[in-house]
Amino acid sequence: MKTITLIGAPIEEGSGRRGAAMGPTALRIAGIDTVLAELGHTVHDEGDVRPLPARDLAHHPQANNLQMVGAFARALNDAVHDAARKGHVPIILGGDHALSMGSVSGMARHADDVGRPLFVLWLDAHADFNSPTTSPSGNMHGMPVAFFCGEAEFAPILASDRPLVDPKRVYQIGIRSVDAREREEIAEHGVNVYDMRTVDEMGMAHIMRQILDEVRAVNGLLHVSLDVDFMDPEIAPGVGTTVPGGATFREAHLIMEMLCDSDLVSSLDVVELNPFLDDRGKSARILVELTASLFGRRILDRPTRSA
Ligand code: HAR
Ligand code: MN
Ligand code: MN
Ligand code: MN
Repeated sequence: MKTITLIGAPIEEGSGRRGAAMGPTALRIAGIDTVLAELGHTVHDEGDVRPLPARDLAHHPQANNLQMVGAFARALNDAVHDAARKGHVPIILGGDHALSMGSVSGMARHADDVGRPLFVLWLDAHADFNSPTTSPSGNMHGMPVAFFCGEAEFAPILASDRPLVDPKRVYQIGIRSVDAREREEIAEHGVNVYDMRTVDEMGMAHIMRQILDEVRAVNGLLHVSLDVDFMDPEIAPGVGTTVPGGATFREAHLIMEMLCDSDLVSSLDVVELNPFLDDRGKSARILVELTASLFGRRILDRPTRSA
């Protein structure tokens, strides 16, 4: 059994619209803490992080709300690092995806402390590999992967002593909306992208076995970042950037079960939930279901075969 720290990150300034700041509350109302406690884990809910003032960050015309994004990134970097150092599994309740600048930085520091490589599993419709110059929108929730992969452009605007994540240790699944410049960037940096076509052709189980084998082979830590729009909008409508053709509930569920069996997951982001756009809590409930599966809920007990 694990000790889990829930950390709310009510940020919506990284996205182009309001509502994601209500995400942590919706996930709590959907019972994320009780579901994990019922599985036998010890759960600490730290409440919501307080963004530290980031007045030193200058206004940037192509990085919207940089001060607030930077403030959350710094606060989460510390909160996530502290939780991991205590041996807890941090679960970050979002909030838009810009929060992963902080959560992944915090886990990268922890991985450095313990001398293990950090891997990131990015479940998303989007590659989130823009930088201020490549972004068509300036919205920073489209930039976290470029940030923690060390894209040089971030250094002067969001300086940090963060260790970076090797882009070759980043796996993205479910991708189906990539901007023109982003496409070049992910190829150049060597991010492992399993786009939707690949999911259809290879199947989720095969993809997951490949990824988990690579993480296990070098005793890595695995940070999972789950964006609501990874799933098809039919099953998870509560997100501002829906893209048709997403993962089914069964595919998402299978990922969670395989992650659970692997016991490699060190930390989790649950991001982009916009309760204002949701259909009677449907998306919040699915996220809680998936989190439960990742932490041990299963349909039947069965001997785990690693075929
Ligand atoms: N690629 C677009 C942009 O950068 C949209 C990014 C949307 N990102 C998220 N998170 N919703 O994945 O503006
Ligand atoms: Mn995203
Ligand atoms: Mn997305
Ligand atoms: Mn680049």
